[in-house]
Amino acid sequence: MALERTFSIVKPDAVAKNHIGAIYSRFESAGLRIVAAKMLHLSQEQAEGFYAEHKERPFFNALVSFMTSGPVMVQVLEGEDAVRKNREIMGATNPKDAFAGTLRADFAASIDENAVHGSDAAASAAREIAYFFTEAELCSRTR
Ligand code: DGI
Repeated sequence: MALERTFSIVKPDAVAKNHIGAIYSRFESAGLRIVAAKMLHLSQEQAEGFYAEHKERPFFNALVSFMTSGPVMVQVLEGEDAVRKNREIMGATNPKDAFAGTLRADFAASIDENAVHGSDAAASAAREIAYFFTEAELCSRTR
């Protein structure tokens, strides 16, 4: 499996509960390296643009309102099979369906406030990374 990059968000609920470090620790324990990271308070426009594919869904306004309710951490994770591996670490979208030991089982309260985002495919990873980071902000981890 080739080296891959994926995009991740620690959402406002998990930042508010001081779980940034615990979540980063799960990434690192699984062999994913953080190659870029920053804290942001998303604007309405940033959140709407990021979730544009969900614009027609009934939960869209609630999702945008939640995602702009406080700061988030956005990061790029690199490693073997990074997209799939991160989705596995995250667990199912609805924490009620997430396996024990996943981030959403351990840190999410509900489907509306589910602690983390992670790209679902290589193509969305590339698009989402470019949405928040310039090429120059991605660090190569060579040692
Ligand atoms: O990639 P995921 O975050 O696991 O899921 P997604 O891309 O399908 O949806 C993005 C976010 O939108 C998800 O993390 C929470 C919210 N969402 C998705 N489906 C539902 C939902 N929120 C509610 N209330 N109901 C849904 O069915």
